[in-house]
Amino acid sequence: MSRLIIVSNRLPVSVARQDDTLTFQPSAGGVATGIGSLAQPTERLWFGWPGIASDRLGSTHKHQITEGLDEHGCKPIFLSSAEMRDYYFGFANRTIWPLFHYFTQYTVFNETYWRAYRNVNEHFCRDMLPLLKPDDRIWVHDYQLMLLPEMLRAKRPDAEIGFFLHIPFPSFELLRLLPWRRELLEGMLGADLIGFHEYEYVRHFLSSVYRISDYEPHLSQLMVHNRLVRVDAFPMGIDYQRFAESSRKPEVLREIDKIKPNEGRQLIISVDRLDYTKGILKRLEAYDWFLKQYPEYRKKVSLVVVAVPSRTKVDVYNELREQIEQIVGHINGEYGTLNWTPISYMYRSLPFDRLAALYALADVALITPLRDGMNLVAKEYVACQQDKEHPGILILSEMAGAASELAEAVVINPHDKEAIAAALRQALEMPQAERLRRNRMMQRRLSRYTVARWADDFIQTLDEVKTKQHVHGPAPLRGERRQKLIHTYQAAPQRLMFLDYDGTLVGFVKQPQEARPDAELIDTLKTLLADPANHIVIISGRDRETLTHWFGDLNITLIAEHGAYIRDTEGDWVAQVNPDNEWKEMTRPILELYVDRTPGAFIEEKTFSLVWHCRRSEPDLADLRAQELKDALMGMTANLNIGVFEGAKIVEVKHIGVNKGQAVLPWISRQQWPFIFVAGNDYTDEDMFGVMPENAFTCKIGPGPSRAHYRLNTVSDFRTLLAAMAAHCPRSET
Ligand code: GDG
Repeated sequence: MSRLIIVSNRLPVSVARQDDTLTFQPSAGGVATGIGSLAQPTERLWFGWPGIASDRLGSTHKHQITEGLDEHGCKPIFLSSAEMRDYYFGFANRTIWPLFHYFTQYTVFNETYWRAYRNVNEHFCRDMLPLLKPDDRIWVHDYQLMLLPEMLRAKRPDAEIGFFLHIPFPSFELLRLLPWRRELLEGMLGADLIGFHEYEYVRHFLSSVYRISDYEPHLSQLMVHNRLVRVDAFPMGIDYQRFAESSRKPEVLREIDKIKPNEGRQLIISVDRLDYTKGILKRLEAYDWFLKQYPEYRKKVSLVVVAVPSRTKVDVYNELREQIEQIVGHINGEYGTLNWTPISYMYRSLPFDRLAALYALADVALITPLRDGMNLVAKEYVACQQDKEHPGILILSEMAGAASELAEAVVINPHDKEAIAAALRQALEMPQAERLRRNRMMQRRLSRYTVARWADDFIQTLDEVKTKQHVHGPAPLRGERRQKLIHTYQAAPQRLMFLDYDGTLVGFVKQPQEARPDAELIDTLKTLLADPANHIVIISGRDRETLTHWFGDLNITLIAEHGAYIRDTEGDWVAQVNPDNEWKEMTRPILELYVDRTPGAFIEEKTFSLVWHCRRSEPDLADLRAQELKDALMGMTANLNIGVFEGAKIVEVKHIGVNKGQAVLPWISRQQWPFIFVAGNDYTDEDMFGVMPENAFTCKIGPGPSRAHYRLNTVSDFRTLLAAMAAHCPRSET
């Protein structure tokens, strides 16, 4: 049975120390409950911070904590106060949290925080590795550990890793502000499945990946090196039964008796962590407005505000607390009487039974976050409206992830105090039949997609992605396959190699002319060429001048413009087809029109082709224009001897008789080669892969479907392989 490894910043067990005694208190958070009731019983292990800074613990205490947590299936990651200060209170809560909730004014960009964040993610990775088994499933949680999936992947390439983000994923316009945006995306993409609460966040994530990283998503999937990665929405649910049945518990009934308001007075509740994202200030302003606009409700309603202390080491949280307390004081002072207090305010966490009693009693829950990944309080409140003839009404912000599932709530814009005041009135006056209808619909949904279903759904999808990866595309060229290649290479008396240039021997750059070969590459090629058994062909879409300039001094065969021209080791360039380029003058104006309409686009002219490049353009616009251009060209070229091809960020119009497959045919039909190696990265190389004999080692560099047998993830992996081949060559005398 494979184990489930959960990783989160905090463990689901709090460790407390009084004098010299340690106590372990399991906390029934949502995730722990979900995992606890997975359909498939699974052995689980949970990694996280135990809640006490390591510099405040001696080795005996650490040992005791490790042993005590072991009984709860937990492994502590000991973090010092300095690590917590810079990683948790710093980067996680002063950078990611505000930015991802659209509070740019609170976002701090600090290199020290970033370094600490990276180091702590590495710390988690380091501590986990020795305890991992090959068939473990790993599920990493939340914004504190966004780099961890990639770090684990680097050490365990075949691991099954899922990542779930509990907070919103912001739009690209927000994410792009972050100097470390690429690193965060790459970190998450180390996972096989990336989950969010809402489809909106999936969309934002994919759009950022498309714009910031080099991967191109198709629907909700993308290839990261040779790995299929899926991105999807899994709206987290609650332990529905626990809340629905809570008001029958004697402890909860006792609480209800204690806090029941006076006869006839309606109760409104507001429950959140004290956080600026929750919109508590705006909510209080709206309540003030409500009492002002509708004086008939004074003394008829009471608002209970529960603000749970949170992140008190971050300044803005303390400032917010002061502001909240001021406005509570103002409202109570303004409207309160000797026997009516408009707001009962509590700055503390309530025990579960009291919270459940409040949920059950309240006529209205006023939940108005300015941004919220999901908001479980809203769901818990609805679940608690059971066995009531007159169930309570949820007023919910449209900015909470939960709003898309709880459409029968009274949904408001949290910045609109008039709308909130009107919603309060609507909720307080809502007829019984309407209340029952709304609640039943929401309860039915919540009771189906519970937190257990959520966890199950995520894990099952993760398994599916993993299965799909194994039947997807060329096999990774590593381990035994790589050894076989090197062995065949060594043993062969004659070797033929076709090497594409851009994206294969060198990486992509924004300006094509900047991709000249570096000294290391030239050196490797020289070493390979010094072995008389090697026949090397560089086959590229580049023009003759560029290839001559870069490789003219080497004893190498060059093929330019996808096979239009060939230059043998000694000799001149020979054209392979008759140039008949009248079509260029017909198509050029269209290409030019699409350059003018697409900022960043440009045309490259080759002897047998015209290429429209859009690598530097805004990606959505580039995609749209590429399609339009292709359609326009197709109509025009239907009766000519030319074809229109779409590649990676290009549209190419070219002579039909010219392709890399045609170009390499003479070599492979002339003689039998004991070793053939072909490497390329894009659609033009597929023509070569397609004509190769079965014994050839065909290798695709980078992601995407291919006819090649093998795959290497990056240019750098490919260059390492070439260097390994070169290591078996006699050095040139020069
Ligand atoms: C993050 C995301 C996302 C609250 N007061 C008391 C108390 N609570 C419990 C509630 C609820 C939980 O805390 C709060 O969860 P939320 O979802 O409302 O909000 P965050 O803490 O911000 O959680 C959020 C969530 O992660 C899950 O993915 O929904 O968007 O920000 O379960 O019951 N519990 C007790 N006393 C209290 O006074 N015992």
